Amino acid sequence: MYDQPTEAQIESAFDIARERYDAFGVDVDVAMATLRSVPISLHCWQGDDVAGFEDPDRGLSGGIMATGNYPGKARTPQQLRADLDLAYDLIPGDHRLNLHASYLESDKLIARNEIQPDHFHSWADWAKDNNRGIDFNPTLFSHPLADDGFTLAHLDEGIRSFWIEHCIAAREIGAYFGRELGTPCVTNVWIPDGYKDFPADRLAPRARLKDALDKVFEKRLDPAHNLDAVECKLFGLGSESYVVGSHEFYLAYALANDKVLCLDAGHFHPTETIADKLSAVLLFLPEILLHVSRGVRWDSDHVVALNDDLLAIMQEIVRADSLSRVHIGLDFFDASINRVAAWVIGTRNALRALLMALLEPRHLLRQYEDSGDFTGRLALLEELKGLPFGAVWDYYCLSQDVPVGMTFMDEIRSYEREILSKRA
Ligand code: RNT
Ligand code: ZN
Repeated sequence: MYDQPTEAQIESAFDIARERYDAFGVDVDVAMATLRSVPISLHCWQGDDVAGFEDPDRGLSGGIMATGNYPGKARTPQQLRADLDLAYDLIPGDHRLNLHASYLESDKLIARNEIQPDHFHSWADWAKDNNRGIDFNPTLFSHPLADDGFTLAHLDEGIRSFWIEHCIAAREIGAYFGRELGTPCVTNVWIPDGYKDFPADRLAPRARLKDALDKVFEKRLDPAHNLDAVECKLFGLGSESYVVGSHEFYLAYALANDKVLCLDAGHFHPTETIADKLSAVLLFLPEILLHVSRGVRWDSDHVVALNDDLLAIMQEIVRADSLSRVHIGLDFFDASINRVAAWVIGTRNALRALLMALLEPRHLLRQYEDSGDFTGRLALLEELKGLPFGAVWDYYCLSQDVPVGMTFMDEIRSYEREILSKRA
């Protein structure tokens, strides 16, 4: 096992860290206060391998996949909320929930184009009790009418209309959450549409998608309640050769129609990172949504690790002074480890990377850069990696009354013993 640090140890390490950062002109208190103000949107779907509650017999489709069979996944909304409650308790700060339409609650099967705010009122009540915002997503996969791989871009007008209606209903539910919770809901449209093999016509499906989206977004909703986002993708399982909603498609669509652009870290070529895209896109779009994820060799949606890619994303947001314009959501699903731990590890990593970014002496780095001293810039960037950021993080966790270091695993292990291991 490991020895837990005492409060006195955490505090004295923090005092030393504060001086080290101070020497670079970085105010650790400002960094921590900023970190405290940033909500991360936790995705409900890590808790049950993207199954949802619509119909337990429906498998996951749409070219995404959760692998693993770790025991204890949530099978009811009550279980999922209890698991989420524990996760939020182990993460410093106040965070949001990112909910999919397939997580509705009803005693009978509701057609996707007939979902109503009422099917989500337990989620709204729970969020209200916990002072959480909710973000939302229409679910255009795991459904018989999506089984051939096409939804909003479907050749069949009836099927297209069905999905258009679903998206319209989802936006209304987003607005309902926004109104009820007093914070705008980002409703993100992602569709799986695409071809496994060489298409003969890349244009027509995109024209159909454009037209369908125009219909979905026809009604203006108050941005204080609902913000519309669109998510691009490069390929999926079974849509390797062509994805209708590509990056260029949605970038253009978002620009032309004033939508929030969603960038998922796993939705580009393996060596292409979304960090470099932020400053470019933020010059032309008021707001963006991130799906922070980790692809290993493909868009595998691994739990977010504290790696260079993650740090680069957070650095870009902070350096571009755009925390208020970037909605940070998570998107990973690992069924091979404890699912609550997956949320906690991934979210704490996102926050740790954000804190590292906030602790950068940006003025100094820029000074070196602007004076052409690229040697100094590199030396400082490398030096920063050795500063005692961990001591600031530990102190921040202590001050926010959440477990410091590995101690968060103690609570997860006892929850697993008492609750998760007893689930059928
Ligand atoms: C799929 C997209 C999408 C989904 C969720 C479940 O590749 O990343 O965001 O992961 O809607
Ligand atoms: Zn995503």
